[in-house]
Amino acid sequence: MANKIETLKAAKDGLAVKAEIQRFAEIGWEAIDDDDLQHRLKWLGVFFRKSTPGRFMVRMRIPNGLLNSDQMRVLAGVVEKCGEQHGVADITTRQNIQIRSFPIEDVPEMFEKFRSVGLTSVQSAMDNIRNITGSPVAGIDANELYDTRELAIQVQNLLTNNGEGNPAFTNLPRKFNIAIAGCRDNSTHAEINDLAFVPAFKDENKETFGFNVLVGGFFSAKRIAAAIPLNVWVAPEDVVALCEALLIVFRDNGLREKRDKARLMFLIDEWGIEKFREEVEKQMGKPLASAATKDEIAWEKRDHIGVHPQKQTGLNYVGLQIPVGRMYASDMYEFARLADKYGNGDLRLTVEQNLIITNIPDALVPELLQEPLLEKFPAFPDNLMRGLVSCTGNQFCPVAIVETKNRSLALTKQLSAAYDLPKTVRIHWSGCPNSCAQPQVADIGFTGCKARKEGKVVDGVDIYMGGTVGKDAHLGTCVMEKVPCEDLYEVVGKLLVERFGAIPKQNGTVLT
Ligand code: SRM
Ligand code: SF4
Repeated sequence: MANKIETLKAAKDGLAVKAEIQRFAEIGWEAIDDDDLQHRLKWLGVFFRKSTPGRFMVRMRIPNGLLNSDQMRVLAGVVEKCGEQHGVADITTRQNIQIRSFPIEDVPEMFEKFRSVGLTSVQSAMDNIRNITGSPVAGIDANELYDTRELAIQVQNLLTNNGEGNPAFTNLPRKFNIAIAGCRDNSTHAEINDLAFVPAFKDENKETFGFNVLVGGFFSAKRIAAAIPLNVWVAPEDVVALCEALLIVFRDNGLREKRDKARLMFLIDEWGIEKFREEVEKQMGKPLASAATKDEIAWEKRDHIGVHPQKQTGLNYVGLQIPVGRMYASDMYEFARLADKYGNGDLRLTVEQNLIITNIPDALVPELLQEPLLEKFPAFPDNLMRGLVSCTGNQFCPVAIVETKNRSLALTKQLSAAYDLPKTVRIHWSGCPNSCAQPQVADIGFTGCKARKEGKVVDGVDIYMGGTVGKDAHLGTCVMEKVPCEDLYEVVGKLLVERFGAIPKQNGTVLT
C-alpha cells in the first residue's frame, strides 16, 4: 500500500502549486487546501510552520554556497519585511539559507525578487534534490584540485530547469543529497550524501583529473549510513550526466512503500552495488570507468575561519564565524556592504553555517578586521564557538524534541568562559535524531531526546563522539544516552578536559 506522501504526489504533483501561488496569496493561508499548505508548497521551498501559523519559511538553493552582494541584499530585504520581531535568516548545514517569517501574500513578489538576481528556492524540500554542496573556497584556494563552482551550478540548472522547476525530478521516492568535493580536506562531508564526487586522478602521474563516486550515504532517525564506493570514476564533463542517469534509476526503481526505507541506500541494499552500477551505466548509455586509486595525501579538515591568502596573489578570503548560523536583516545588509567595500561583492557559505568574504586585497584586510560587525561575527572566535553548529530546533521545527540554537549558544559561552581549548572542538547540536546538524561527523554531537532527572521528564541528548571528516572520514558513535540538558555543563566540561586537553581558566567559572 502506498504511503500518504506517495498518494498525495499521485493525486497532484508537488510542483503544480507553482501555478497557484498567486491564488494562494489572494485567498490567504487559512483557505489553502491542507495538502497544498503542509506539503506541496515545499516543492517551491515554502514551508508552513505550525509554531508560527501564517508566517512561512523559505529554503533557498545556493549551489556551492555562492552568493553575491546583490543577492544578499535581496534576501536581507525579505527578512527586513518580516519585521524586526520575526524576520530571521539561518545559514544551513547544506551551505544554504532559510528565511522566515513572511505571510503567503508576500510570496509572488518575493519570488520575483529572487528571480531578478538569479536566485531560486524551487524543489529545495520534500522528495527533491537538496542544495548541491561544493568546496566553499572553490576558485580561490591555492591547493584545490578542482574548482567545483561551475559543476554545482550546472547540476542545479539541470535538476531544477534553471531554477524554474523540473517535472522530471519532482517525484523522487525521497529526498536526495549531492556533494561535489574539490579539495583534499573534504569540506563538503562527501560521505554523508546520497551521491558524492570525490577528487581522484585516473593515472599515476596525476594528470587525468576526475572524481570517484560514492553513493547511498544518509542520516535518518532510524539509520545512519556512510556512502559506499560505486566503483566509478568520472571526468568532470560527465558529472552532470551521471547525476541525471543515477537520479533516473533512483526515481524509477527506488523503494516507495515506506518513507523510512525510501532513501537510495535501501535500493542499493536490495539490488547490491554491482547491479545498481550496471543500471546506472545502462541509463548513461556508455561504459563507466572503474574507480581510480585513492589519492593518498592526507589533509586536516579546515573550517575556513580567519584570514587566508588566495591563489590570486595579493588577495585574501576572510571566514567569519556566524554563531549557530543566525543572521538578521541588518547583519545581512552589512555583509553585502563589506563584500562590496573590501572584496568584489562575492560571499560564500559553508556547511558549518559560516560565511566567507572573498577577494580582499592585502592592504584592506586590517581595516576589514576593525569593522564593528566582526565583533558579532568574529574572524578569530574562541576554539569552542568556532566549531559550533546547530540545527533549527524546537523554536521553529515541528519535529524537534528539544531547543537547540539558544541552548547551544548559552552552553558554549559558559564553557568558553571556563576552559581554554588547545584546538577547535567541533560540537554539533541536532534537536532530534533526524541529524540535520550532522552530529555524527562532529567531535561531540548531540541529538535531542527526552531524559529523566529526579523522577521528572526533562530535555536531554544522546551524545555522539569520534566523527571525523576529511581523509578516512568515519561516523561518530553514540557514547552516552539520555543525558539531561541541565547536566551538560559538567558532562561536556569533563569530556573537554579528558578528551580534548581543555585547561580550566584560572579566573574562569568552572562550576563543580
Ligand atoms: Fe533536515 C527534516 C532542517 C539538513 C536530515 N530538516 C527536516 C525539516 C524539514 C523537518 C520539518 O518537517 O520541518 C527541518 C526544517 C526545520 C526548519 O523549520 O528549519 C530540517 N535540515 C534542516 C536544516 C535547516 C538544519 C539546519 O539548521 O541547518 C538543514 C537544511 C539543509 C538545506 O539547506 O537543504 C537540514 N537534514 C539536513 C541534513 C544534513 C545534510 O544534508 O548534510 C540531514 C542529514 C543528511 C541526510 O538527509 O541524509 C537532514 N532532515 C533530515 C531528515 C532525516 C531524513 C530521512 O531520511 O529520514 C528529516 C526528516 C524527513 O525528511 O522526514 C529532516
Ligand atoms: Fe528539526 Fe530534528 Fe532537523 Fe533539528 S535535527 S532541524 S529538530 S528535524
